[in-house]
Amino acid sequence: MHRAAPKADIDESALSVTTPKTQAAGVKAVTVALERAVEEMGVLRTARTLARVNHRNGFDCPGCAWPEPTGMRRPAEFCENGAKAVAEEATLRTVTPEFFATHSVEELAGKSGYWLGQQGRLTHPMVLRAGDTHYSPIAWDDAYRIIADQLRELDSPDEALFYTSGRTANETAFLYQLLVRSYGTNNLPDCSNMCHESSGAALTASIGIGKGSVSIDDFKKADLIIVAGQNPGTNHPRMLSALSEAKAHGAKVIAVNPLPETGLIGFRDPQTIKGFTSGTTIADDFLQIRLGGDMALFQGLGKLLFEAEDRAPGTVMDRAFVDAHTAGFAEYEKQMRAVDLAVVEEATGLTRPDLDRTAALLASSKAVIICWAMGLTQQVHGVATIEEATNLLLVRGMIGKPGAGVCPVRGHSNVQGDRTMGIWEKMPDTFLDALDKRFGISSPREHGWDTVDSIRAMRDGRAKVFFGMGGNFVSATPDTDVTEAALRACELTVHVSTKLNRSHVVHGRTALILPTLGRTDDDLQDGVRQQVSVEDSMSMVHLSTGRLQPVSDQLRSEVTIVCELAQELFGPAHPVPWADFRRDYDRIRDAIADVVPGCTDYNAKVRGRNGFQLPHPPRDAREFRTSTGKANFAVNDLHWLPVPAGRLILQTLRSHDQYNTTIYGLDDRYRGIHNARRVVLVNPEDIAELGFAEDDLVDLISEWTDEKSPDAAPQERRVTGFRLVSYATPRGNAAAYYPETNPLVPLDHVARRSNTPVSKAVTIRLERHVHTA
Ligand SMILES: Nc1nc2c(c(=O)[nH]1)N[C@H]1C(S)=C(S)[C@@H](COP(=O)(O)OP(=O)(O)OC[C@H]3O[C@@H](n4cnc5c(=O)[nH]c(N)nc54)[C@H](O)[C@@H]3O)O[C@H]1N2
Ligand SMILES: Nc1nc2c(c(=O)[nH]1)N[C@H]1C(S)=C(S)[C@@H](COP(=O)(O)OP(=O)(O)OC[C@H]3O[C@@H](n4cnc5c(=O)[nH]c(N)nc54)[C@H](O)[C@@H]3O)O[C@H]1N2
Ligand SMILES: [Mo]
Repeated sequence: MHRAAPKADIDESALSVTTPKTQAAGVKAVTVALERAVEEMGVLRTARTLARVNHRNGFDCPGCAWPEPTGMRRPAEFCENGAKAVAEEATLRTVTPEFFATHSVEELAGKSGYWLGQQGRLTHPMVLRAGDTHYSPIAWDDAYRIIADQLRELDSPDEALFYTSGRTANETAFLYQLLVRSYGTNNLPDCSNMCHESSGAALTASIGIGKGSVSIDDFKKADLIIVAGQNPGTNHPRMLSALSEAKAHGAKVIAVNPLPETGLIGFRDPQTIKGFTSGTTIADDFLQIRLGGDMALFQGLGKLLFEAEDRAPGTVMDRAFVDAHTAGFAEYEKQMRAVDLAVVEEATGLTRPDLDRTAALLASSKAVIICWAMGLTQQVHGVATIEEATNLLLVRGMIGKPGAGVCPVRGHSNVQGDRTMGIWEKMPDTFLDALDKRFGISSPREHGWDTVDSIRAMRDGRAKVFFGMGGNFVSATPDTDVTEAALRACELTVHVSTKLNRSHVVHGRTALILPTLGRTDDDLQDGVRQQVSVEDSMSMVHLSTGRLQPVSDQLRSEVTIVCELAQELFGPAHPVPWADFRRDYDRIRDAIADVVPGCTDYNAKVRGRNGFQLPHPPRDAREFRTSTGKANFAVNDLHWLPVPAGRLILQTLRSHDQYNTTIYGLDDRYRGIHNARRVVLVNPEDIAELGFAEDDLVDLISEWTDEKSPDAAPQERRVTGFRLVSYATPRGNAAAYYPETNPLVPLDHVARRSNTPVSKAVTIRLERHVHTA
C-alpha cells in the first residue's frame, strides 16, 4: 500500500510563526494538495480521484458550495482545499473493529480531533452498550433494532433529535426528513443553524427567499463586488477564479475584514499558465473593519448614498425600482439620515475617507454584488447586518438585475440543498402539506428544535435520543462542556459517519457508529450504480457519481441506512415505499419532483448538461414573496461591539488546514502559523498594553452577561495554554481557531432572530498560563 502512517498527536510546543503570505494558491497549493493526497490514497487512487472532482460525470467536490463555472468548463475544477477534502475521504487508512478493540473509548476521548480523523475511514457498524469500555462490532439489523426500539420507547417523538451536516445529498436529505416526520417530530437541527441561518432569516424578511440572488455568470457582469466577513482563499478557493475573472472584465473588489486575508489580497491561478508566473491583486480596496462593525458600515454607507443623491438628484437612487418593487423606503430614508458618522467611525475603526471612497464607488457602480459568510452571520446582530447590506442594494435597484445581487457564500457542499429538501425545524406548512399528500402521512406542524435549542433540550432531559446524519456535533457546537454533558445525558447517540470524530467518544448510555459511503465512493444497489444530486450556493442542482471502491463491504449508503431504519421502525405496512427508494434513487427523485417546489421533472433536469437552476423569484422576475408582496427595507437600531477596558473581542475561525472540525494538518500557511493550533492572534499594541509579550503562554477566559439579566455577575469560561502571536488584527480584536475555542462560546450567546451561536464576538481576557502538574 502506498500510504503513509497516520501522524502522531499535536505537539503544541513545535509552533513556528513566519510572515503571512501575500498571494494565495499558485504552484505551492498544487504541490501541497498532491503531497497530502498521495499520503492518504497512494498515487493511482489520487490520479483517478482528483480527475473526477466536479467533472460532469464525476462527483461533486465535498469541499465547499461554490458553483462550478458554466460554459468553458474545465476538465477538473482543482483547488488545494478541495483536494484535501477529497483525500480526507478517499484515504486508504481504516478504522476497523481491531482498532476499537485496541483503544478504549476513554483513551480515544483523550486524543485530539486531529488524531482521531487521521486514523482513517470507519469500516464496520459498532456499538457501545451501557457499561462497555470499548466499541464492539454489531450487525446492521441489530443496530437498526436498537434505534427503533429506543425511538418507540420514548414518551413522545419530540424526545428525539435528528441532526444533519451539510454534506448529505438531496436524496438522503429528502428521505431522512420524511422518516423523521413520519415518526412524528420536526426536530431537525442542522449545521446551517450555526452557519447561514442569519442569512436565511434576513433575506426571507427582505426579499422573500433565503437564498442568494446571483448566478456565477453575474460575476463577469458586475462592476463592484464587496466581499465581507469571508476568507475565500482558504474556504472557497475557487471563488478566487471568479473574482479574478470579474476583475479581468473591469470589476472592482472591496474586501471588508478585520484580517488582511491572503486570498483577498493576491491570487495566482494554478489553472492558468499566467498564474504560475504572476498573480492578480484581488482587492482594490481593503477595509480593515473591527469585529462586528459591519452593520455600522452598511448604515454609514446608506447615509452617504442619500447625501450623494442630494448632490446629484436622480443619479444614485433607483426610484423606478424602489417605487415598483419595495416597501418601507421612507422609514429607511429617515433612519439613514439620522445615522451619526462619528459613531460609524468608532464602531468600524474606519476613517471618513474610507467611508466616502466606498460610498462613491457604490453610488457610481452599475452592477453591485455583495458576498458574505461567517464574519457577518455569527454576530449578535448578524440578521440586521445582512438586512442593512440588502438595503444598500435595494436603493440602487440591484436585485434581479444582471451582474448584481446578494451572495451569501455557503459552507458545506450541500447545505443549501438539504434545506431545499426539507431539513429544517420549521419547514413551511405548504411543504408539509405536499409531503403528507404525496405519502399519506401526517407530519407534525409544531416547529421543532434548532441546534441551540436541541442542546438545551438534552441538557434539561427533554431529549433523550440524538441521531447525527454526518457531522461532528459535540465539536461543532458552542459551549463544549455544556454540550458534552448534554450528549452524555442521552439514552442513545447514533452517528452515521465516514470518519472517526469526537462525537463518537462523547456518547449517550448506548452509542452506535454507522459507517457510510462518501461522495467519492461507488454506490451500487443490487448491482446498479446510483447517483445523488446536490445544490450549490447559487441554486444550481446537478448529479454526483462516486466511483471509488469502498474501503469495506460493510459500508452502506446514507439512503440505504435511512430506508432500512425506516423499515425496522415502521414495519411493512408503512405507506412510504422505502424498499423501492433504497433500490433505485430515481424513484426518490420522482418523489422529490412531486413534493419540493421548483423540482418538477427532477430526474430529467438533473441529467442536463450543467444540471438546472432552481427558481428564485427576485432573481428571475423581481417578484418578492414577502409579508408586503414587495422587497422590504429593514429598519434596525445600530448594534456594534465596544471593547471593554482590558478585554479583547475574539473571533473563532478556520485555519487553512482544516475543514470545520476535521483537521487536515497543522499548516495555516497563508497566515504563517505552522505546526500548532493553540494560538491567539492579537494586535502587537494590545499585547504590550495588556502586559504580555509575543510568544507568552496564556489562558483565554470568556466573560459573558446574559442580556436578559444584565445585573448578574458575568459567566466565565476558560481554555488554557494558548501562544500569543502578534498579528495585523485591529486593536481590541483577537482571533483563534475553532473548535479549540468553542468552550468559550456561551450556549445562550446567540444571534437575534436566527439563534446562531455568536462565534465571532466573544469577550475575553488573557491570563498568564500557570503550569499545573
Ligand atoms: N478548506 C475549508 N473550506 C471550507 C470550510 C473549512 O473549514 N475549510 N468550511 C466550510 C463552511 S461550513 C463554511 S460556513 C465556510 C466558512 O467560510 P468563512 O466564513 O470564510 O470562514 P471563517 O474561517 O469562519 O472566516 C470568517 C472570515 O470572516 C472574517 N470576520 C470575522 N468576524 C468578522 C466581522 O465581524 N466582520 C467582518 N467583515 N469580517 C469578519 C474573518 O477574519 C475571516 O476572514 O467555508 C466552507 N469551506
Ligand atoms: N466556534 C465556532 N464554531 C463553529 C463555527 C465557527 O466558525 N466557529 N462554524 C460553524 C459552521 S459554519 C458549521 S457548518 C458547523 C459544522 O458542523 P458539522 O457539519 O457538524 O461538522 P464537520 O466538521 O463538517 O463534520 C465532520 C464529520 O462529518 C462526517 N462526514 C464527512 N463526510 C460525510 C459524509 O459524506 N456522510 C456522513 N454521514 N458523514 C460525513 C465525518 O465523520 C466528519 O468527522 O460548525 C459550526 N461551529
Ligand atoms: Mo458552515
